[in-house]
Order: sequence, then C-alpha cells, then structure tokens
Amino acid sequence: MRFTDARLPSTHPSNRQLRADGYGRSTADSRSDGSVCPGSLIVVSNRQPYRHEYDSEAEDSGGGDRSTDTSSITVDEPTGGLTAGLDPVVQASEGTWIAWGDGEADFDVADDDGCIGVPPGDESYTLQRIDLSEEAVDSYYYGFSNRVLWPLCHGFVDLVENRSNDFEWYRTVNERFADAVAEHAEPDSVVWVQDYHFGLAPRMIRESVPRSTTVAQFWHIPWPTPASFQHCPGGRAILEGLLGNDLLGFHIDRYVERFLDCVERYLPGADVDRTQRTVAYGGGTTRIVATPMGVDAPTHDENARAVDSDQLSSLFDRYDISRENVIGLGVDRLDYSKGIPERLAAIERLLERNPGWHGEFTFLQTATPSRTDIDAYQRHGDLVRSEVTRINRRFGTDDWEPIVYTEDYLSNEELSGLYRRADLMVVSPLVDGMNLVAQEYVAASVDGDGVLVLSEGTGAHDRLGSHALTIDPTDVDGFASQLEAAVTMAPREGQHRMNTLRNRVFDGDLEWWMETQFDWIRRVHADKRRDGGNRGSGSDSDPDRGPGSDAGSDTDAGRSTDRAGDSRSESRSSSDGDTNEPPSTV
Ligand code: ADQ
Repeated sequence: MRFTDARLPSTHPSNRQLRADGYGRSTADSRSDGSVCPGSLIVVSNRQPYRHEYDSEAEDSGGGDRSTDTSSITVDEPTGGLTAGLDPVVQASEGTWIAWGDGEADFDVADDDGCIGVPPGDESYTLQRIDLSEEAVDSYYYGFSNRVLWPLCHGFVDLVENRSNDFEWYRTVNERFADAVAEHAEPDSVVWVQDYHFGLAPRMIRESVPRSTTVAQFWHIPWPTPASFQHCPGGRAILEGLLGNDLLGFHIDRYVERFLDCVERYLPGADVDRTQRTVAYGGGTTRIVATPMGVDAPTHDENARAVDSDQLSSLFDRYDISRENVIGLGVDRLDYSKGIPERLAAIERLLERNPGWHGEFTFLQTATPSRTDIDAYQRHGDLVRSEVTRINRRFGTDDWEPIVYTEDYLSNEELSGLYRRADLMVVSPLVDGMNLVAQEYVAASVDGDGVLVLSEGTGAHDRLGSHALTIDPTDVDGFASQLEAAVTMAPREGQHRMNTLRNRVFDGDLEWWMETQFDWIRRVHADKRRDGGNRGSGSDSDPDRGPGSDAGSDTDAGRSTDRAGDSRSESRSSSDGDTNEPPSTV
C-alpha cells in the first residue's frame, strides 16, 4: 500500500488478465460492433451526457451577446460511470438520448426542438434536451424525486416531504419526456429509461409508441418494503407507471422481491408470477430482473497504475496529511443515506480505545455536497462538519488531525491515487442501492493490500460482503472493532481477501452489467416481435443470474444482510405500520 513506484508487482484477477491490466478492450471498443442493442436505442435520463456552458474566462474578458457568440461556449463530456459507459452504446446504435438540458448554453447550440448532434465533432446520435423551468426543477427534481422518492426508497420515511404540486409537476415532466420519446420511437426501437426520476413515464411511453417498441427501465436506488411504500404519495400511479415497462431492472434480488411484494399488496388486479418474476397488468407483462451494476474496472485499474508518487505527494501536501500514516478513506456524496456520522462515531471510538494510534492514523473523508436546496441535506452537512470539528478538537494535536475533511470534487486521477494508497476504505451507508465507490476502490487496489470495510446495508455487500469486513453502521462498538481489524490485518489475509474481491469486481464490471441488461432487452424484444408486438407472457427461460447474484447467495453474510437491511429500514420509519392499506394517492 505504501507505494513509491508505480511499477510495483501487480495483482490481477487471473481470469481477466487482459482486461485487468488495462490493455484489453476499452469500454468504447467493446460496444462498437453495434450488436449490443437490438434496435435503435432511445435513452431517457435526468442527467445529460454533454452539457454546454459559457466559458467563464471568455465571459470575464469582454461584453457582447453570449447567446450568439458560440466561441465562448465549452462542453462538458462524460468522464465516468453510467453516462460514460452508455455513450458509446448510443453512438453505435445511432440512437437518441433524451435528458434535462441543465447547461447555461444548452439551448443556444441546439435546434428549436432542443436537439443537437453529439459527440461534438463526431456527431453520431441526437441528444434532445428538455427545457425545464425553475419551478419544474424545484418540484420534479428537488421535490417529488428527492424529497419523496429518495428518502422513501431508502427507508427514511420521516424525511419524506410531500409538498403540494410536487407530484403534479413530476407527472408533467414525465409527460414531457414521454412525448419526446414518442417523437423518436419506431417499431423496432428500444427505449431505456434510467432511474427514479421517471416512475410514471414508462406507461405514458407505452401508450404512445408502436406496440412492438420495447420499453425498459433500470431503477438505481433501493426499492422499499411495503411498510415504507404505503407512505408514497401517488404510490399506485408509480406502480402502474413502472408496469408500463416490458423490462424493469433493480440491482439485487431483495429489491425485486420487495417490488413484487408491493405490487401484490397495493395493486389489485395485477397478476404476480414469483417464479418467472413477471407481473401481468393492464394488458401487458413486465419482467423484473436483478442485475447488480459494476464499475469500469479496467479503467480504474489502469488509472491506479499510472499514478506516480509525486502526484500523490502533492495531494497529501494539499490536505496536510503525513505520508507515513496509516490512511483510512471515505468517498461519498454528502447524503444522509451514506452513514458518514456513524463512520465518524466509529473512528472516535477507535481513537478512544487505541491511544497508540494517535498521530499514526489519519482518516480522509471527501464529501461532495449535493441537493443542497433541500433542508435535510443542509442539516446533514452541518452535522457532519460539526462532528469532524468536535472529534478533531478532542484528539488532534498541533501537528496531527485524525480526520481530514474536504468537500472538493476530485479528478479521476486523484481518486485513483487515493484509492491505491488508502490502507482501508470505509463504505458505511445505512442503505445504498448498490454503491460504486466500494467497487472503484477494489478495482484501483492494484497492489492487492487494501482492506474494504463495507456496510451490510449496501447492494454491493451481496457481491463483496464475504471478503470485505462487514459492518452494521449503527453498531458503534462493532464498527470500531472492524476498523481495528482492518488496521491490524495480516498482509497475507489482506491479499487473499483483496484477490477475491478483485475477481468479483472485474467479473461483474460495467461491461458485464451492460451486456446483461442488453441480453435481457434482446430477449424481451425478440419475444415481443414473435408475439406480433403484444406484451406477451415473458420468456419462460430462466434468467442468467450472473456473478453478483451467485456471490450473494452463497454466503451467510449475504443472507443475514437481507434480514438486517429489512429490519433497520422498518425501525427507522417513525410511523411505519405493516398494514394492507393501499398507498395514498395524489
Ligand atoms: P450514488 O448515490 O451517487 O449513486 P455511488 O454508487 O457511490 O453513489 O456513486 C458515487 C460516484 O460519485 C462514484 O463514482 C464516486 O467516485 C463519485 N464521487 C463521490 N465523491 C466524489 C468526490 N469527492 N470526487 C469525485 N468523485 C466522487 C446512485 C445510487 C447507488 C448506485 C449508483 C449506480 O445511490 O446506490 O450504486 O447510483 O446505480
């Protein structure tokens, strides 16, 4: 872990040698054969892949009309995650991407319909931007999406804020996206909707596109228990909306089962087949699948190998961290679901119990502010910052702070350097749909000796839990004990654990996830075409569960997580009763 030379011996997952060492297929290459999507692909997401902004330097240096001076406009391109992974797929299918145009200059470079060819300079698909008013953004995005669905799906029922008009705006914005899809959809198109911002759109899309068009969606956050879901305003409409899909994906089996539970309980007339994991409703059938999302592991591996010690030293200088110390790392959005206060409490307990670590251990927490317009996020940020200050006052000395806290957004290179150098990575969400940070850390641990401390409340735990150090973030003593185990772990054990983790992360990487999603889409698409465009009964072949599901089901840790996750989310909700009452409707 203490590397001084980027060419230290490597740890590669043996069965993915070519890809793990970064010299195999790139994400773009692997998709450029165009075989991935069976028809013309239409992606729908809240965030867009390319954003146009006015160049602030050009702006400062002169007046003039910005809307006509396109030379002062810059474009942000995707640098990682799902957007970067999907971009080449849409390019290969010469498809369409429909997203909220949130860049200042977005509509000055697009045509009257908000359409622009991308990528810039190599236009191969159409990005259609939806222009949303401030009120629409406040209600649809900061309102129903992030004041209702986000807390509800994570089991924080007491944080749900059901403001008047938010649901209606959510419906209106979903309609606008669905209308845009209808403009582009053709009989062989595949529409792939991303995430919880579009709980109503699939049924609207279904009703306005040709019968043979396939509609699919991936829900990136957890699905709640029925006890939590009953508090969802417009809950029935959301279920009906999602069942407009031919295919609906979640990260893990637990969310699939909960979704089916909610349908059975709150949608009379829906016919749930637990074995096939299908729901027949409203004249169509939806297949529900679990495909845990992975990260672009080869690129994280490659970036980590490219980090040199000078780069890392300047990062340590910036944050005033001693190079000699044992380093713990946390990388999160500043979100109440991520368990940052619980992590700080465990670090405090570790320091109480182990005076010998004072001056020797530094925890670097990077927390990127997000959704700061929402009070719950502001309160959470204040709590995290005050806890850091308190703990540092309690234990810090003139030349050592136990917790180095920053809200800086870090570049991919900086993150890779930190991941590679960190002796332990702490991922402690109370609940998290999947969690990509844990997987990025493993992919970047090219020296094979870091230790992953992982919450049982993450979807990623189903895949990685057996070889990470498992924690319940609410159990301060148990959490602190696992931190102690991490900092004192014998190198041999650490290497063994990390080797297995790396195999799992590389086997179930972003490319695998994308291929599995498109395998399902192809299957559903073929069924529909065979049935003459009807939303048939679903294929009777068994789903390919893939590496994630296998890893989860073969460990006791995976099984106990399900129970713990369920009980925790129940107990957090102040008014959750497990009743048969249908969700309230708006
Ligand atoms: P998120 O809640 O955003 O994602 P996560 O999966 O951990 O959570 O992804 C966060 C991403 O932001 C990572 O790629 C990470 O590298 C990056 N990031 C965080 N802090 C950063 C910083 N300071 N600087 C630079 N980058 C930073 C939602 C769901 C998850 C699910 C994903 C994908 O909540 O459960 O895993 O979508 O489906």
